[in-house]
Amino acid sequence: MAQTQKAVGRNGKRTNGRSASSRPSVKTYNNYIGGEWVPSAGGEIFENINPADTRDVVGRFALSTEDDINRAVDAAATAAAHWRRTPAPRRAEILFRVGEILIRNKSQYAAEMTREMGKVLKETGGDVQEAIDCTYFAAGEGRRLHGFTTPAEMPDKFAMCVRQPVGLCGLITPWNFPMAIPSWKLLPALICGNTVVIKPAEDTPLSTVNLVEACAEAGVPAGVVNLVTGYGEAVGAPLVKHKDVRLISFTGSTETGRTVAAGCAERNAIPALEMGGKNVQIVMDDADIDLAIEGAVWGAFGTTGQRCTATSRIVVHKKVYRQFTKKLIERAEGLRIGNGADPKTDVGPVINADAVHKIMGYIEIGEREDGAKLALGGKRLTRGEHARGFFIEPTVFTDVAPEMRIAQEEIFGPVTAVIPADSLDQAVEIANGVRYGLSAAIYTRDVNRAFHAMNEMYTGIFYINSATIGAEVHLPFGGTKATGNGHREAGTQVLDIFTEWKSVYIDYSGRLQRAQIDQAEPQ
Ligand code: UN1
Repeated sequence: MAQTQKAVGRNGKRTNGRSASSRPSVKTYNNYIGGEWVPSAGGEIFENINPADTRDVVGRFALSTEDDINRAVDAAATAAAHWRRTPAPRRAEILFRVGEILIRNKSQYAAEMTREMGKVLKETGGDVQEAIDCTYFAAGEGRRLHGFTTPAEMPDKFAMCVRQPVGLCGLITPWNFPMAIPSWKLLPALICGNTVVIKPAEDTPLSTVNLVEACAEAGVPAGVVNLVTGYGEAVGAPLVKHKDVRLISFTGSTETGRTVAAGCAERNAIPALEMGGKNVQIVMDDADIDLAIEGAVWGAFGTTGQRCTATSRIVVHKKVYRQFTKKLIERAEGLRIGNGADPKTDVGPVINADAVHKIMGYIEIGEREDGAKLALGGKRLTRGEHARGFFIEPTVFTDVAPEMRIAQEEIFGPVTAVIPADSLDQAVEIANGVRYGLSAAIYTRDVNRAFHAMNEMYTGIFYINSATIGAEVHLPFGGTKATGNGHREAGTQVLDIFTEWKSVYIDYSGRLQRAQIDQAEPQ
């Protein structure tokens, strides 16, 4: 997905303390370092703008630099020993309180998230709910965090494996799930006994401020969670480079993720990366077409197509191709585009001016492709209620060939490409024929086809008769190929990101016993 690498704000310019002082009613939010809310070392700020109405300034946030990162890392390092030694069930009690605070404030957080991110209220409520789910799930692990025991080779010897926290974690999070994704990283990191510095996307810092405030109110000790707001190159880069940061958990574009991985490689830190997608819904000739349409519309245009898991390709069996595309267009045509705060809105704005530029660029590319048809949408809306925001029509290309750029590259907007296929095998080949491997879905009533596709698709997530979006927090989330680097967030698998294994041997024989490798007779 695309974010965090911009050099300028969404209104095309950086803002500082001087320009913002002309709007005294706008609230200022600080960094959270060592248990204190503090301005950036340089005292500068940037503005968080509502993507549905750029006149609306959501808040002013600390425009931070390496100095702030250094302070935050120092605070996290200072807090580490105490937190690591706090028994996990005690850590869990604090996290359960975080969950209660999130529940209490859910509607406020959702409204603020819609204002800073744009997606409709139902979805921002869902985003906060995902953070709540994640909090309870992570807190539950406080009474498990299972290791294992196993037989040793020798008598009177015991062997076991325990988890230990990796140490100080840097979390770099995206704007499309401004509370859920930070929660996926933060809560598991905490339950495992790590301390963290979190850098939220510059487009949506408020939702992460809210999450961190909930942690502070719940009693997470000073220095355990630190928040530094600002831009990728000024704040994210020094976090990645800092010698004391053992692990960077990053969600964002594949390009930025590669830079993060390279930065980690320089100093042997651990990168856990969740990056781009080009997710696909396959529709077979025996599918329940109306159900498949519902799935496609939700998958492609929910969150204005700005989910990593969004349905940006639909591969449809030729026998139902005409019927499917006709119904898809009819259904998508009826979607109402507008401010996400309006309950009548189905599709909110995209995140910022750069996103408009990128998405409109892909629509132009699609229009130039030989054979592809722009069957619906394709325009930026600039009049009336849409005049002040970043609104793009839900857009459907049909008769798309698998090798076209709109069928290969991540667009991260309300654009989907419908591709015809002759058979299940061809559909699977097309579906797998991209550089990414996050989410895929198949609509079919044939259990044999469903299982065959499940087995053949090389993705991290697979759905049968359900859209490509909507993963639940207790199952691992992540992808293959250019989507990830082998880690999985969520599920108990996330514990393998935020802990390292320690193998422990206990010899209670009272004598030196050599392992089998050390007692072999010479040949
Ligand atoms: C993302 O798109 O970055 O699976 C995360 C889903 C959500 C999370 C998406 N639970 O659609």
